[in-house]
Amino acid sequence: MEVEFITSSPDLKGRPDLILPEFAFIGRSNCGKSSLINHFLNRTKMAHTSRKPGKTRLLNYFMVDRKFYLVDLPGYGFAKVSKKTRAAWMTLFRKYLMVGDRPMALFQLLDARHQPTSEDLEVSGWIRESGHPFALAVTKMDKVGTNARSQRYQDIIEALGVPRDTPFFPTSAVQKTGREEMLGWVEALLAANAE
Ligand SMILES: Nc1nc2c(ncn2[C@@H]2O[C@H](COP(=O)(O)OP(=O)(O)OP(=O)(O)O)[C@@H](O)[C@H]2O)c(=O)[nH]1
Ligand SMILES: [Mg+2]
Repeated sequence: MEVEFITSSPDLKGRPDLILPEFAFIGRSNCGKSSLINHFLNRTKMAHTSRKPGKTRLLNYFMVDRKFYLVDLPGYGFAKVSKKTRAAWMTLFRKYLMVGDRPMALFQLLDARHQPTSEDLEVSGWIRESGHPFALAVTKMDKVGTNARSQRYQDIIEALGVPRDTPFFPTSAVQKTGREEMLGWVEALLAANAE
């Protein structure tokens, strides 16, 4: 996989001029988004990971195999930011989702250890409202025992109220699982788009 960092933009205006299909990664702060992106891109340090929540605050564009962009969106729901900053992030997501025809599809990330939060539900609602194809990528699955896994799936689908056939990818950046499945979904959408 050939990956090139393109740009980091604080707003929609700074996005790349070259139009390619966009696959956006969105998730609550500290859900493991940067780790999953690094795993997905098969790189160790493409997306900045840190133990300090709320680090990613920009639209980060990575070009993959000159075929599509992976867009790393800022994490939402970090408790220690001001209400104003939080509202600004939410506004940016909404604009990204609703303005123009980008993105091609989204991965909403959910931390396997927790029930979806009210912000997860809100974001899920907006994604559905936008009409873009989306998938759920559940992070940190290594923290969930094998027996509890199907229950986690049920709980998340029910909490979000998404259709049962929503693409659902259990992943672990630690155990390096889920990548091929996510890539398969991306490739299928790209192929359908090229027809
Ligand atoms: N066990 C386990 N821990 C993980 C996994 N992915 C991430 N983590 C841990 O979760 C914490 C947050 O990971 P990040 O990838 O930085 O999360 P993020 O969502 O990008 O966080 P912010 O950008 O700070 O909002 C780190 O301590 C990671 O080591 C995983 O698959 N398994
Ligand atoms: Mg991050």
